[in-house]
Amino acid sequence: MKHTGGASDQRAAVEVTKDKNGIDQVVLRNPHGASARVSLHGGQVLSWRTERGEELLFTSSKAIFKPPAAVRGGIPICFPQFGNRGTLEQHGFARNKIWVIDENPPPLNRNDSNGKAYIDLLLKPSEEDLKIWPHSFEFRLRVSLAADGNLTMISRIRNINGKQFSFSFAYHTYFSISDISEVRIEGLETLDYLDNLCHKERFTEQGDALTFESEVDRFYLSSSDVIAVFDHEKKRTFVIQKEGLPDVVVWNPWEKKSKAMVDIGDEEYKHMLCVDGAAIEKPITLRPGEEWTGRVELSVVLSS
Ligand code: TA6
Repeated sequence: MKHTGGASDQRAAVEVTKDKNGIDQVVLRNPHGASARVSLHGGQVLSWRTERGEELLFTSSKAIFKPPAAVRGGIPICFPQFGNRGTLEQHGFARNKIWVIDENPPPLNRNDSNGKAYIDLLLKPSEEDLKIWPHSFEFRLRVSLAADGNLTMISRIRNINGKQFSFSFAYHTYFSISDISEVRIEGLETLDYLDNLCHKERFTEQGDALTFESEVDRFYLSSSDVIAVFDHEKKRTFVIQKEGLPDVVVWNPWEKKSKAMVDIGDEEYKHMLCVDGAAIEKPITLRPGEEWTGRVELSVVLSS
């Protein structure tokens, strides 16, 4: 077992393997048997499992695991844009690039390492990339799995003394759910949102939990930093704790759009829900030398 990332608790483990396309994947294991799998294709978390081996993230049975396509599922990193404006591809290029393992990252604070299995990944623009998006950045991503099974992702994006630039960002998180009719989201009540199904028109959410009866594609704005996704059937709740990510994307393609997408099964919309920590409404602007940090911690708790 090659030990590459951090695992200050010796029983926590970090292992580098290869996928069927020969692309490195990093498996993080905690002492109780929980695990997470991160691909260097896109810096994308592809799996997050409980200590009982239960998969918590959705991956489509028709996902395409070959660059430059982004794998349909897990947690794609959307940078330097969320959405499809201008010359950049939909949701930016970061999720379609091959990242490298960062052997010598600038230190994070202790509680981001102690007792955790973690890996540090790095994305820097190639000469090609700079032609498309002419900004010199360094994007450092730490993915960690704690002894309690929580999954944390910390993105540090720095302007490497180029000219000022702005970006939008999302951890495009596909949660695995029992059935979309059994799920509700709490923490978005009374917020304004932009509705992608109505030309990004602005609406205000009502005062009760969000449930699902049809396609939803919304950016909730300036939310609190804790969002809960209740799965009544599985009697479990996903808790999203975020920092530096004021907005929340909520997306379910429903039946018609799923049938139109090649990399998702016609009925699979029933078993996935995207709830993304994001910074969209107010893009992040970095002056030369400045760094932004966006952090999300995912946990799952049993609920009645
Ligand atoms: O708001 C979420 C969204 O932008 C949807 O419109 C849908 O396009 C989804 O992201 C998935 O995007 P992708 O590029 O991964 O197919």
